[in-house]
Amino acid sequence: MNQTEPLRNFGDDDDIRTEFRRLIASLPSDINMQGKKLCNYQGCWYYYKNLQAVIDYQKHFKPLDTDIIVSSYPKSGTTWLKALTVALLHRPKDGIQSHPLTSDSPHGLVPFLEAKLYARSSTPDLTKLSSSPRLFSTHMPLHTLREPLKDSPCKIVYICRNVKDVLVSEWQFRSRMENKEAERSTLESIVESFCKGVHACGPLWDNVLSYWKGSLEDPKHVLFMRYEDLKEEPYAQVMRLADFLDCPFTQEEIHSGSVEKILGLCSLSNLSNLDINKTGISWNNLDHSIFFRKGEVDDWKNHLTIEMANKIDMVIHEKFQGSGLKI
Ligand code: PAP
Repeated sequence: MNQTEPLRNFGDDDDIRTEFRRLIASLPSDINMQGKKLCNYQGCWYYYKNLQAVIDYQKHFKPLDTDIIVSSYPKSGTTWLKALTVALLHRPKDGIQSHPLTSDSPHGLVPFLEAKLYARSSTPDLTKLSSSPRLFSTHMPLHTLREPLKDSPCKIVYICRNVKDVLVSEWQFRSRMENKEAERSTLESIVESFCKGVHACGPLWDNVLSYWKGSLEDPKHVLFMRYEDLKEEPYAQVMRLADFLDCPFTQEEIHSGSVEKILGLCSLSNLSNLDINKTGISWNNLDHSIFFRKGEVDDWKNHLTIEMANKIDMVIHEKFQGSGLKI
């Protein structure tokens, strides 16, 4: 780490404002495995531009009581949870032709606070959002997210996933993004970075634990979900999510198969086959299709060596022990 440089060379981050350059220069810094600069704010590592957006969010965001925020560590099931949230609030009727999920990707419908809204403007016009209630998403840890929320009763839903599957998913995602074969050396450095805790949005354990503790302390406003539970008992988990979001299923909906319809609409096979997700491109120039791959539990067994798995397990054991969380 280098904390001595007064003002750093910001390279690609030309649109960082002067006041932020000064702040960033005062924070711990490091470089990730692709040589991109990171700095640490409130215990979490950010690319400079995202940090500027995080701080703008903390300064300017005015919550509404009805806001819903979908939160996650990347590659933990964000896209799926966004789709389920949209589908719960806009219950699909018989035909889905006019459903919002057919006209935009889950990421378009539930925009990221720090990677999209506040990255484009320090004071984005949130009255232009199409959803009601407003839906947002984030990869920030809970303590950072909560700063401007104060006593707001808005709802925060978090999804976590088996760490080894998260790392493999990230590896595959990165390769697809760069349009090349997934290389072993990249997987090795992703595992290395995870163990060190120095990577964008990391350390992973701090992200997960912030929401785990928040959900125990304030279960009315913070819901903690797991990707594996959604796979194993999707019906019960969607009912749980609906109850938490104060939009429970009526008996009539249950009898008419509304839960199954939502699960079908949001299934990986259905979403990935919608035209909008097959051909669409996101605000940051990524193909929507890149967010859909296998969606399997324990895919890590096909890719990680025993040594890599053991190394990750040791870190997980150390970081999560005593928390009561089995991950
Ligand atoms: P993000 O945090 O960058 O938005 P995120 O959606 O969390 O990404 O992660 C993508 C993973 O979720 C992929 O997992 P895989 O690489 O192990 O396959 C993707 O396949 C999976 N995924 C996306 N949509 C769904 C879905 N509807 N159901 C189940 N899994 C899904």
